[in-house]
Amino acid sequence: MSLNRKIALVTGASRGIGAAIARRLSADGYHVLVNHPPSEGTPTETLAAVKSQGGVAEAAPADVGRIESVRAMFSQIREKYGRLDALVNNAGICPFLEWDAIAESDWDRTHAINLKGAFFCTQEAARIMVANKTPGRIICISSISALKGGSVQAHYCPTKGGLISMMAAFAVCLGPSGITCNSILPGTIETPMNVDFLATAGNRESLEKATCVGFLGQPKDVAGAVAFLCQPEARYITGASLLVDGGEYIKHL
Ligand code: NAD
Ligand code: RM4
Repeated sequence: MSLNRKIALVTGASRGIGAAIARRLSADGYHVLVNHPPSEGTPTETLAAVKSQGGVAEAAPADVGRIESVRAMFSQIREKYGRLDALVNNAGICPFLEWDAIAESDWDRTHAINLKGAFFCTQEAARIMVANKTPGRIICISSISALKGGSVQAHYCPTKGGLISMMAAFAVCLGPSGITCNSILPGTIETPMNVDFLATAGNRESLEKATCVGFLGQPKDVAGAVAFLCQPEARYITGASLLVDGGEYIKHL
């Protein structure tokens, strides 16, 4: 236990972008709570990676798509640590589906995890931060897909757009308490989420070509942006949307 360290909760941190954020925040001195869905079991890889770099991390099981599960995780955080300094709403799913194959259950589950879960984690985290007068940091991992359409993402894109407007609203609500609320919009980052999609003929090449830099991002590229927003120097950045996309959004010719 390291109660003198700042505490950061990263949702969906068993792999991919969340795991990189957990490692990076631990390198910056945070005691990191590694959220994962209980159905997946302990996130041993992330915990071992943090430990191997001399950091401190603990598992924080909860299905963020279920409010009672989110509330149970936050009561544990209150009881065990009594503080929270940073929340990164990273957990997300993107089942690639054609528009006419999207069932109500696909829409509901995608919104429950990506957007509703982020809302209730933010509400719970903000309650702890406000009560403790912590100059906290709340960050949502949105996506370039909030701004651009995806042919197999008609149910997913609106969840990412929702995160941006939700962070803007919370920035207004929580600014007077010294808490900043921002969105990060990754472009294409190589993770288990898109491994099959990128392996499909032509997809990788066309996505690489769509960037200014000519290559796809890695989870550490997003983690670096999160770490920056968590610095005390970032206290005047709130309600912002930061693209981490190799210039894909602005590229024209
Ligand atoms: P990933 O599939 O590798 O990881 C997703 C993580 O979310 C996993 O750790 C998983 O366990 C967790 N998760 C899923 N359902 C959960 C639940 N109900 N409760 C708690 N955790 C849950 O995907 P990734 O690419 O690392 O994605 C992380 C975030 O980044 C997502 O929100 C995704 O939408 C966003 N994003 C990814 C990309 C990309 O190109 N990979 C681009 C833009 C945005
Ligand atoms: C993202 C974005 C990426 C895609 C992932 C799965 O939000 O659309 O291009 O790789 O979703």
